[in-house]
Amino acid sequence: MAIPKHIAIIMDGNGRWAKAQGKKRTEGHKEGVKNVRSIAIYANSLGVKCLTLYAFSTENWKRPIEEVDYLMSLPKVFFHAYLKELMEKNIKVTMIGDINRIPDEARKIFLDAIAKTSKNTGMILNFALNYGSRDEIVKACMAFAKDYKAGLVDTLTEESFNDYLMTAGLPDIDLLIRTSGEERISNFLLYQLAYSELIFRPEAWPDFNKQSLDACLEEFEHRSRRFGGL
Ligand code: V0D
Repeated sequence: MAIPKHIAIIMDGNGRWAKAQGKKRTEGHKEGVKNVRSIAIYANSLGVKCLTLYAFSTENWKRPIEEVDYLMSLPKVFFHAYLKELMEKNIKVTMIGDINRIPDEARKIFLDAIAKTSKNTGMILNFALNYGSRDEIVKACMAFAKDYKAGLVDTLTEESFNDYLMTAGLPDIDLLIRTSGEERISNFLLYQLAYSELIFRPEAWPDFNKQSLDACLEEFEHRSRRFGGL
């Protein structure tokens, strides 16, 4: 089986999952957190090098205040429950996104998990938090302009532009998965997804299980075989 080096997932459909079960949206998010653990552990066991998870977009701030507050409590819930296991499995936590606009407590929790796992050499579990791709590209352009003006660089290439993005140093994304039936990229990793396979799955994120990931990997293998055979 051809295992993608870098998989990115848009974890959509927690609210819809909850509604379908007659539960509150927050219960969908709670279930979504458990699934982050399960899919991360499974991806690591398969030999995936990097898993990027889109947990919160800049647009999510427009949700009702109670829901945003609940979302902000999830890093604590997640790392309190699973940081020990992530350490045991040698998983390294990183993040991309505008960390400055994240509430203090959530930021502290993430920075602590990032610091504690920084020496781990297994899979990179990369959280996209308060991330927007256009924002990232504009910031990269500004950073380049600064370096150019300072005389540190005199040219820009597709390759060197990568170094200005928040994903600098991570392998190229081989596979993007979006759950819950929507077939859009929604301002996620626009530059990085140029050559990625895109797979849209019908199930809501809490229902996306190991079998779902297996099905995606099988589809990925079919597509890369076809591509390789040309
Ligand atoms: C669980 C997606 C937002 C499904 C939605 C890892 C997975 C809900 C955040 C978040 C999670 C919290 C603080 C912050 C930025 C983003 C989040 C986790 C899980 C824990 F500053 N959603 N979300 N964090 N899920």
